[in-house]
Amino acid sequence: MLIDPPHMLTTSRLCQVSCVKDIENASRIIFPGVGACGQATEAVQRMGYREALIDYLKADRPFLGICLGMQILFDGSTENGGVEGLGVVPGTIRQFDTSLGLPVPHIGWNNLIPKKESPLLNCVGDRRVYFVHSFAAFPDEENKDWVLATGEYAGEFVSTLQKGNVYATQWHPEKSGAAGLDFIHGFLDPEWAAAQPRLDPSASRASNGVPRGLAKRVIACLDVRANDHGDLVVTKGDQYDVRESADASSGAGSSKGEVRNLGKPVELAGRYFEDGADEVTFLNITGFRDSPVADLPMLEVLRQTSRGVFVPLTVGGGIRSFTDAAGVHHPALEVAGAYFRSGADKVSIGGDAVLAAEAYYARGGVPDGSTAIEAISTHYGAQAVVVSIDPRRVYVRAPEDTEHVTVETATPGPNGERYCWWQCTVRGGREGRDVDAVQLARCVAHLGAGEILLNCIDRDGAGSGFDLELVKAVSDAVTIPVIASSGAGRPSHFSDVFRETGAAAALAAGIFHRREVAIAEVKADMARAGIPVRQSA
Ligand code: 1PR
Repeated sequence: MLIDPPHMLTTSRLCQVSCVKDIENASRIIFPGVGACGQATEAVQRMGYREALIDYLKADRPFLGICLGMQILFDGSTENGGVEGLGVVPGTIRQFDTSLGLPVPHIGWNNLIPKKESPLLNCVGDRRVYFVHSFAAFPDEENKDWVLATGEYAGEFVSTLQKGNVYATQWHPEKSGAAGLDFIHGFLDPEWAAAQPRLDPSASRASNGVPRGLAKRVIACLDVRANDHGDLVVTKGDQYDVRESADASSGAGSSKGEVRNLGKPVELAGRYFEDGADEVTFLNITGFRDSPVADLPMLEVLRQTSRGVFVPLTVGGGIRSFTDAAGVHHPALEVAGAYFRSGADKVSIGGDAVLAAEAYYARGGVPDGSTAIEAISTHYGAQAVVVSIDPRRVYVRAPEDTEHVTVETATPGPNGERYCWWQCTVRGGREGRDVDAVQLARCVAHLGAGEILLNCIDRDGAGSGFDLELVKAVSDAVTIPVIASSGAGRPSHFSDVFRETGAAAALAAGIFHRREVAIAEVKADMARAGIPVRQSA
């Protein structure tokens, strides 16, 4: 990306680099990147940009690398079997150590730990910023001239680089709310940055009793579908039933009423961004029926939302390979690519993951490279692939009564059964399959998913709290982050799920749509409970 003149992003002449001359003529370059390092270095090489970029950087011209745009500056990375970087910053990018028990990828809002004074760090102040990565650079003697700030996750890693006019961030300024926008503003307008109040490093360590470090995330979810009049609406079900009960007095003669309409997707997403949601998720809940690439309304929803919402966006529903009416085959990678280009940061795979898990276990637990999860994860990185699970509780008298992973439950079944397991479903909960939630989670983590969105049909819309037994069983079984979903009814339900399980994030829909609970109330409750939480935008 090339910007001229250096000014606010919105008012700048901003063009995409399309040839080496663009790099030579740029007055500023922003190199954003997300995905797998091998793909990025291969693309830079193939397009002939490598030498021009090295010359640009060595001439100390203004540059901002983001995520992969930072990693590519190093000597190399161990990702994708080992790739060579631009060799501008000493060191090798390595994966976080998964044996330390923290979920990898490192996803979410974390603090910067300043190592030097910098006007650009002053622009961020003490606000948390958004990270999403499995690989990182680590500070050492060789690269210490470059390290402007580190972060803390299973030890210290490099979060921000700066030397002269060259800046780079492992975090995503474009997804870090107001803090990130201020950082970009400062990069584009150094005079404005210089006028920002100095960050006092000791003040930045004061936490008022709320732990620093990676915050537990609060996610707003919008279930989207067309209503009976063809309008795309945010809806919300009770145990996945999104229709109002039939109005007997209408004499309609139907057992089902209208699809519940709780608002417009882009408007609601904007409201949740302003209210402090850490992420926004769209689920196209009829995606299993329709042809996803032809689903232009969802692509447009993402395009419009990403213009004004500067936190990560996930989209789910219909992420799978399919053959269109003209007989043309569209691989899942193409479907996902259309969503990423429209502004999604992650795609969420539902039914297709269950079918992939069945085939995986039938092969004896061996990946064969054929699944959407593997294709998207290899191309865009594990952090871009969420698997959404729609499980339903099944009670049994004893663990021997089933081959599935059971837990002893505190809420016995209708006939006093003391054990249960969670059956995965497809087609919006309509069809149960012979895979349980723990099996599915283990399988998709092995195939390369970066995160699990763990719904619960029994709790959906109930407001009685998350199914803590389910969330604990799944988050204990995998090392990738788990998002607890379904059942939030009051702020303390979020604190409960973070205190009692390994969930990295918690998602809610109904209570936010109906304005019964504000996101700020949820976060205030978490802060009171001593749970790390991002409170300032
Ligand atoms: O199978 O890849 O096409 O994906 C379909 C996606 O649509 C899946 O992620 C699946 O969870 C979702 N989905 C399908 N049908 C429904 C439905 O409601 N009829 N929604 C549905 C799932 C669950 C959550 C909900 C939480 C929180 N909804 O998204 O937002 O339960 O609700 P609450 O806080 O009000 O309790 P594919």
